Amino acid sequence: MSSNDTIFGRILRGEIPCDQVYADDLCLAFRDIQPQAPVHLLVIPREPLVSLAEAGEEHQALLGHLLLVAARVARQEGLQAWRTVLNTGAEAGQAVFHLHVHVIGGRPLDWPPG
Ligand code: DGP
Repeated sequence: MSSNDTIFGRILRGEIPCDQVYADDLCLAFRDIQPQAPVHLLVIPREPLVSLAEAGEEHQALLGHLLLVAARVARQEGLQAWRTVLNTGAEAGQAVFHLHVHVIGGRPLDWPPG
């Protein structure tokens, strides 16, 4: 299954704009359009991967890279504490079926999440 046809695919292809905070050969990071906190970023792979459920051994390095970039952009935003979230599947809150790491911070965050 491909995730080329999602809104994030369109952002990656430059068809719609985003507020970009970081980019490299493997991924792109930008501000979430519906922020849930003062800082809310999304880190997405350029590769059209639907979710963590579709990831395999071949994605091991990519997934590690996405987490390191998540920490990098969190620090870049001046955060000392933040939450990284990967919603996997509609029932878990995934609305865009192109894997993305949420980076959320800038306010106290409750646990457990809803
Ligand atoms: P999720 O529910 O985990 O699939 O998160 C999808 C997030 O994507 C949600 O927080 C809103 C955000 N989002 C949806 N469409 C756009 C868009 O066009 N631009 C940006 N920057 N974010 C978007």
